[in-house]
Amino acid sequence: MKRIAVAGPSLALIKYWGKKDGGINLPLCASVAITLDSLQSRVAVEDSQKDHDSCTLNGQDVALDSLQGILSTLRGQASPEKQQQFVHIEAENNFPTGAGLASSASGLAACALALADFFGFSFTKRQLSSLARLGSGSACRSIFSGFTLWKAGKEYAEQLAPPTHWEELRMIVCVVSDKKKEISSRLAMQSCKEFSPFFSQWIRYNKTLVADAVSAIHSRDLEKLGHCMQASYSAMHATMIANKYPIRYWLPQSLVLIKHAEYLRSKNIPVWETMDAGPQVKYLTKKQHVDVVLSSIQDVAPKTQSMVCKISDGARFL
Ligand code: 2P0
Repeated sequence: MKRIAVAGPSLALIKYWGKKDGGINLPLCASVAITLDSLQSRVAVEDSQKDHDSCTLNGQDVALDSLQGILSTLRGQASPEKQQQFVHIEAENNFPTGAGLASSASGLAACALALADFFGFSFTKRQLSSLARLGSGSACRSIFSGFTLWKAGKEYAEQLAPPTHWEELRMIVCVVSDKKKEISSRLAMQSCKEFSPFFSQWIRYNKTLVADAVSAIHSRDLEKLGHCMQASYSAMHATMIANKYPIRYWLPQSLVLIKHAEYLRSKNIPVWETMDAGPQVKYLTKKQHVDVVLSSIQDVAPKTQSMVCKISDGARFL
């Protein structure tokens, strides 16, 4: 029987950037995120006809690297009969993969859900979150719908509020380049931990932003949330740029879009930008401003492909 699970990316408002030594993907700093709709990973899992596990991503064979932690954990707890079974995984993303759009969060969250079911488990969301984290840290947030919090050092994320809490919120994802990034988030955050003179300040500073971001979400205060979000991505990128081996994900078009958000705010249109480990710029705004923001993006950056996302459900079966 084929099991099909889907999940949306977890877009961090306050960023996860740095891991504790020892565990698997345990964060040094807390992160706050929203789970997005429109962008989606779809994962189908079934018995393999081969004598080994296999995986395709967007139709191409891929190594099982980031799935090994999830697979070995599930096999370790599964029935003897299930332990012998090999699995074939087909993953597809309807958006660019590995380009700073959190495809590992959505992909590994959908994989964790489908694979847990394949191996005969009926896990709680917290258990699924912990399992997904073994594949990719941010995937532990994509298990949940709405607004999420992943505390420093924790094995799982939690839901802060459901999507209905703030329905008018929108994230406009502006794709500056759909090329796969040259350095993965995993390597980049490890390099910053070892070689950035700002890394310890980054961890301390990010801590101060979390409580304010959570309170802004609870009170639905876009301006306060926007300030925290801007501070978090700016400090994360400052840590990368100051690294002994500088990591520069920004492209000229990224800066055009950052300056454009500044301009829109000067015209009293509430738009706050963020960036992740890639050149894409994401605008946080409200539903009633989406049309004007989209047409203004076409004026300043006509080649930009923009996708409007609502806050979504978490990982689920189709
Ligand atoms: C985040 N990012 O909070 C941060 C902000 C990118 C920038 O989580 O090594 O793919 O698999 O735990 O989760 C991207 O890193 O890294 C990420 P691993 P992951 O969304």
